[in-house]
Amino acid sequence: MGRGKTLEQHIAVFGESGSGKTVLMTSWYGVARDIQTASDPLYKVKADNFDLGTKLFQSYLGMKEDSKAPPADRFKATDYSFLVEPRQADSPRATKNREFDNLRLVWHDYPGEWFESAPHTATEQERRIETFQAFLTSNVALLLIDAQKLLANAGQEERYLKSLFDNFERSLEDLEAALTKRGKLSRFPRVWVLGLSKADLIPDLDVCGFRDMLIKKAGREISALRSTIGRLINEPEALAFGEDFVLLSSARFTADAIDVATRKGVDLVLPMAEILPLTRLFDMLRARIMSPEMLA
Ligand SMILES: Nc1nc2c(ncn2[C@@H]2O[C@H](COP(=O)(O)OP(=O)(O)O)[C@@H](O)[C@H]2O)c(=O)[nH]1
Ligand SMILES: [Mg+2]
Repeated sequence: MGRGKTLEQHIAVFGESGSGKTVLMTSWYGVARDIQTASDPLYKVKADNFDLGTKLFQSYLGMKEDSKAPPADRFKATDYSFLVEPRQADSPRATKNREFDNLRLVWHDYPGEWFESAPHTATEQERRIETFQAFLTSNVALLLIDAQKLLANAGQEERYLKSLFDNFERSLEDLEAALTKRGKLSRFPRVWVLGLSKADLIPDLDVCGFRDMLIKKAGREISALRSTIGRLINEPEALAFGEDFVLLSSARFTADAIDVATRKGVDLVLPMAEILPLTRLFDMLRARIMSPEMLA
């Protein structure tokens, strides 16, 4: 256990199977653990479940030392919880003024195949609903768009993008009645970041180019998905879907090597989970304070 007060933040990572979710978490955790034995980093990370932490670190070492990607079915769990302990501040006053001493980051890893197929049995449907409910208590959601699939559809990226957003919308619609059985949801990720996974495969695409491609080629599907999500929740005006974008590369993958030292965006996961929900809340409160009704 860490010392003092702990802020718990949840991040839900959505993406089709093969889109890079497991490798992203492995890279995030592995590098954080790796450097903390060698240096004095800004923060230290520990998996709450010791066995899971060991397996994750083994997977990371497999990538780093043997250039082996983590096997697809290695981790059956969907929730991974980590304690993030920042380095002690130099001045006791800074420590005293901190609202929180530690952060617990919980990753919810959405089983990718749920995007692609409907549940086969009532039990499976039930499990999906339960898992989804846990997902939807997250503070931030990250929806992965796979650079490899964009490349495979070069020139016709809309084919992949439309089907990705449509499938996701459909899986939400399938669960809509069950999710809102007891009324619209109040706890829900307010910030949905669209992330380009495997960004190393398209080195010339910057984050503005990525955003523009999404809006140009799948703007309609993104709006439809935003409305569907809006129907599930209270205060849909506080939803930011598709307003934040990030490029992610968990390592550089070449034909015969995986270079974990060359990454992009992975270090943004923590601040994304920690800061974005707060800035969104701040914007919402500010908009309320400035609204005509409040000023009248
Ligand atoms: N080029 C590149 N390939 C990646 C990256 N992350 C994952 N991959 C590839 O995508 C495969 C599937 O990734 P994985 O994380 O298992 O996908 P998941 O099903 O979403 O968990 C890996 O085995 C790698 O070959 C990345 O950052 N860059
Ligand atoms: Mg996976």
